[in-house]
Order: sequence, then C-alpha cells, then structure tokens
Amino acid sequence: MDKIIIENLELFANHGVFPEETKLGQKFLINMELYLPTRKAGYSDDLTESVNYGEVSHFVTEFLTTHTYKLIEAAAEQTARAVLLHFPLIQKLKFSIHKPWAPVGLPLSDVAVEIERGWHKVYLAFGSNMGDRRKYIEDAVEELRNLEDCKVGKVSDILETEPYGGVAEGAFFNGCLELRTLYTPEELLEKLHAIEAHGNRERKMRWGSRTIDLDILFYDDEVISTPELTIPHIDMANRLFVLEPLCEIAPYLWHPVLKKTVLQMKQELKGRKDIVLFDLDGTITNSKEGITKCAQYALKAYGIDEPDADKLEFFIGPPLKNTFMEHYGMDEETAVAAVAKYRERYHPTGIFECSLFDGVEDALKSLKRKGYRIGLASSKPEESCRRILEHFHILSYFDEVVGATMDGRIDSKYEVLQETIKRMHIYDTTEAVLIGDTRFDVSGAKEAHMDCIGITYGFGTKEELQEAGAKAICDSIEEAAEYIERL
Ligand code: A4P
Ligand code: MG
Repeated sequence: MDKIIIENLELFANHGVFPEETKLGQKFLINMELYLPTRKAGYSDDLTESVNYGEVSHFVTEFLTTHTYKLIEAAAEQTARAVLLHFPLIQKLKFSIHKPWAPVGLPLSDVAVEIERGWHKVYLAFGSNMGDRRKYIEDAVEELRNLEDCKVGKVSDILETEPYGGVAEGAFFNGCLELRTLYTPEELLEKLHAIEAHGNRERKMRWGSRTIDLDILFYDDEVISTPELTIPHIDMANRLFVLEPLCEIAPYLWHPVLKKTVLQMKQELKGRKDIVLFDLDGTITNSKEGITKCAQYALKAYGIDEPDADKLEFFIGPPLKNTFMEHYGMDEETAVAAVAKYRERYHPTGIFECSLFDGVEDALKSLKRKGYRIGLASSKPEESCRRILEHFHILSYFDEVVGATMDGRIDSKYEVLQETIKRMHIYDTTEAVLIGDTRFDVSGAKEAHMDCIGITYGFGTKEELQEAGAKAICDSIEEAAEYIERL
C-alpha cells in the first residue's frame, strides 16, 4: 500500500521510569510510516484527499508532550492508537519512538520501540432466542457502536431462524455485521463476552438458548486456531442462519481455508440451482423476421407460397427438418434439401434480421453478478448461435454455447441439453434450470430431468407451456431471473 513517511520528528517530553525523567524531560525522536491510498490525491493534487503530514507531526508532538508514560512501549501504543482514531484515512501505521538519552549508565546511541498497528476488517454474527430478542440484539449492536476502537459498518437484516444443533429451544433472531477495529482478535473476543454479559447471557450449556450470542466469523483473512478462538468460525459453512445474512452484506468475502466465497458456501448449503440455461430464438432474440423470411424463401423453391409471416411462426423453435416434414409432408431427403435452401438465405442475411428482447442483457448481468453459471442451449446451429450472441455483444455472459450440429447428430432440444450437461459438467441436473418459450423447451428439459421456466413473450402460448409442465410461467426475463434467485 502507499505510504507517507515522517522521519526523525524531534520533541522534548517527559516519559520514563525514573522521577528525573518525568520531571526534567528529554529528547525523543519519532519515525512514522502512514499507510493510506494516495492515488486520488496523486491525481487531484488536492490535500483533502490525503493526510496532511504537518498535521500528523503536530498531533503527535502535542500528544506526547501532554501525556506522560513510564514506558516507551506505552507511549508508542497510545500515540499510534490516537493517530489512527484521529486520522480516518490512515489504515495502518508503523510507529517508532527513539530515546537517545536513555539513562542506562552505559554508552549507547539509541534505544527504541517500533510497532505496527492498524484497522482490521471483521465480520460478526449475532443471535438471540430468549426474551426480547430484537432488543438484546439492538442493545449489543449499540454497545459495539459505542466502543471507540470499533467502527460498525454494514448491518444485515435480522432473520428469524429455526434452532440449529438440537439443543436450543425456540426460534432465533440472527444477523451479521461488518466492523473495523483496532482490537486484536483476543481483545475483541473479550469485549464481545463483556457485551454478552451485559445482555444477561448465561453460559450453561453449549449451543443452548441464549439472550445474546456474538461470534467472530472473519478477522481480516487471518486463520487462527487457539483453545479460545477459531477464526474463521469453525461451523460457519453449515449454518444458513449465518450465511444468509452474511451474504446480504458481503457475498464475495473469501473464506481463506475453504477457498470459497460466502455466496458459494450459501449456495452449496442450500443446494440451490446455480446454472441457468437459455433458449435463443423467442427467449433471448426475437428472430421472427429472419426465420420466417428464410422459410418463405425455402418454401418458394418447392412451389409453396406463404406471404403471411404470422402463419410461419411454427418454424421458430423446433428443428427445421422436422417442421418441413410435419407441416409440408416432405420426406426426409426433401426436408434436408429444404433446410439447405433455408440456410442459403439465412447465413448471409436472415441471421441478423432479429433483435434482443427487452431486459435480456440486464438479466444476464444480474445472474452473472450473483454467481450463476450461464449456458445457451438452442436447436439452431452452434456457429449461428455464437454469431448472434456476438452480434449483440452478449457472448461474454455465457460460460458455454451449445447448438445443433450440421450433421444432424445434435438436433432436438433434448440432444442439445445432453451436450450442454456434458460440456458444463452438470453432475446433478436439478442444479440447472432452462428458460424457454415453447413446449419443445419444456419437454426437452423434462426428458433431461431438468426444470424449465416458460416465458410468455416468445412464440409459444401460456397454455402450451403449462400443458407441457413448465415449473413456472413468467411474463418477462426479469421476472424469470428473480424467480430463479428465489429457488
Ligand atoms: N470461540 C472459538 N472461536 C470463536 C469465535 N470465532 N467467535 C470460543 C466467538 N467465540 C469463539 O462460546 C464458547 C467459546 O467459543 C467462547 O468462549 C470462545 O472462547 P460460547 O458463546 O460461550 O458458547 P456457545 O455459543 O454455546 O458455543 P458455540 O459453539 O459458540 O455455539 P454457537 O456457535 O454460538 O451456536 N440456531 C440458530 N438458528 N441460530 C443461532 O444463532 N446458535 C447456536 C449456538 C445454536 N443454534 C442456533 C444458534
Ligand atoms: Mg458463541
């Protein structure tokens, strides 16, 4: 980190064990390294974005000349603390106090104490299941706020939770908070115990009922294992009543032992769906224009004239070959040739005759930010899928893009989903959900043992989606994303 250095600040003060030292005083030299980000001030050239080293020097001189300590250890400790409390931009401080005239009766040139002190980022969990639970929690948080060496940051909502562990009786109120503190972990634990004691907490039984319980979850990224203290909290990953509120205030906090974020721990514990697959046509892109125009082009080659695009909507979704066979009575060979004709127009032109549905990019962004893995599973040829996603600048949201193969090996939705499962290493299909707009999506997902959320703004009807067994029906992509987050 950046630092501001102050060297050999000289002052005359009265620290020492001997009475003459406190009476007569002597010379002290102070060295400091103030750790703070200086980049903003570096660019703005504005002193208010940094710490004024003159002010710090005067502050330290004033502090050490108006207080008297027997030990230079105490002088260093108290001065460093005062500097950190007075100058909030300083995150860490290296401080040394030198006493060149130390009366030891031997010729020495200097004696000094050097310490490093700073603010630490801590996350605490609180819980109560006795008496006025909310009041016990509020009082404890208030007490923390009143500690000069602690600055309470974000506080989560309070959740009501079922007792965990089989000992305590009665629902808990639980939550978490963020704290910056100058205390060491042991000192902080002592303060927490004192606060618990003020809240009439009695320790009768491990994991028993309690008026107020305060646990340290994280202390910076330190790993501590002593008889008194285990940090990170040993049982955190098994406790939804900790992970839920913690996720609200610090979803990406990194567990230094388990090597996971809080969000990941929560998802694993909940066994929640964390893979979202999207259909393309009718779900992400409105491709009606391109598809129907290419269908008209192909049909024309077989003497079929259909000027009304609305009557060709059934081309959107299912594999093209099937559509030519089912709707126009073509045999397989003719249908394959018709598909080739269709693609003759599609590749240069039709592919881009489409638009993104409203809210698609926001939904992708939001799911990605929340840690979901995202895949595309479409019956369109894979190369076309990529080109379309790229064209709309949304390809980077997708961890995997799976489409049909030109040789017909992968064609139906089920086959596409099977390939997606393989490529995305989906070991348990209940972890994934497909968002699609037609019954082909719902039935393909069903075959692959996956839930499907049907959206109604595409080409399928609400009734067909329901009938096929969609897990939920949503009217917009935002609604679908929100629904998934609640699963
Ligand atoms: N200790 C070690 N590490 C820590 C740490 N990271 N933070 C030591 C705080 N303390 C830590 O704690 C026992 C000793 O653990 C402390 O003296 C400290 O030296 P305690 O608070 O006296 O005893 P306890 O709380 O009964 O035991 P423990 O194991 O801390 O229980 P927990 O973990 O607090 O669990 N169900 C719901 N829904 N919500 C709850 O909040 N809480 C518990 C208690 C059980 N079931 C619950 C809830
Ligand atoms: Mg406890």
